[in-house]
Amino acid sequence: MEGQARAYTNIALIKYWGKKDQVLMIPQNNSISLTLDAFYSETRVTFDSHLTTDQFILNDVLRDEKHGKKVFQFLDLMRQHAGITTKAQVISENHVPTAAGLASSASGMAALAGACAVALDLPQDAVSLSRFARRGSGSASRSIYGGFAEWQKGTDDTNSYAVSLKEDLSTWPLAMVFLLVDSQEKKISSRDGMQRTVDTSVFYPGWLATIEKDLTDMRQGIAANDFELVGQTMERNTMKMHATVLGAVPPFTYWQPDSLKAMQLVQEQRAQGLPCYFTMDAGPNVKVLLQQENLKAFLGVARKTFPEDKIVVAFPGKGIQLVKEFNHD
Ligand code: FM0
Repeated sequence: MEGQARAYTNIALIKYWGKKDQVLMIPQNNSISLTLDAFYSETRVTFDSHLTTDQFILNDVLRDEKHGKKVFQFLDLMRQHAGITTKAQVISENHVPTAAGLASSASGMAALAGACAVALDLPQDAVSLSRFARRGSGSASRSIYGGFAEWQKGTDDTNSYAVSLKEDLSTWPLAMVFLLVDSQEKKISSRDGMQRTVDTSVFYPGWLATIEKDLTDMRQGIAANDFELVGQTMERNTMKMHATVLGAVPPFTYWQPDSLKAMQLVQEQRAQGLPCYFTMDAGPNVKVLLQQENLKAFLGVARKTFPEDKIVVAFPGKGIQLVKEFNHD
């Protein structure tokens, strides 16, 4: 009863922002993402009748009940699917470039879902894996696929999952540059931030009223390898998401002074003829989408403002990899 999986993180170009059902993790809107190669999670899970409690070891540190809560809840769910009560040991490693400070629930939960599916002999097709991963963390539903994926919101547990939009990007070389901004403030998690926004933000209806147009434009841009359309749509979507949190009660923002500096850098470069667009998630870091042919020029400018260790380059990544045979060295 062992399974192992590796999953890469993804960054949303059209954001998942708000849940309809917090238990089943049904989102308010579809989202579209790009899976990246630079950050990934490797997870091994062993269901063992000798264990008296679940154990979660992340990056060589044993996590307590509080820090392992999402993992333990996910194990309960997988046990339910398999009709067993056996406890498990989860050993996971997050591969994140040093100093990035990027937690990744997307890659982590996708890898855990894959490892559990193997260990418990549950269905391992992409749709099933995406449905399992979704219950761990919504964004994880998209990390089953490489390249571009769309999480179709659905209406219940069976029809809310991600599908591939474009896996092979060999004819469209893209890159994403992470400009890492130090956070001084206490972080409001994406889970808490989106719920507060759904419940209280006067701007949330505006988010929902315009999301279909963003999704349509993004799908069209991806289908046509249209960088401008993808970039423009991505940037306006992230700005709207960050506007909704300003309208929440109490209001908040994920931005830091250096986030604005990074956004300005991108807009200035664009004004000077270098095609690049930014997006931001529930944190202060700025992620810049580029065509690989412009990567060198962009990095040259970015290095004048941001120190080398705060710049991480990523390229489109692969879908989840499941490991069935163990090497017991
Ligand atoms: O990734 O409550 O998946 O679409 O990153 O675990 O379902 O951590 F910008 C925010 C991700 C949200 C957009 O939320 O929440 C995106 C965000 P959970 P997640």
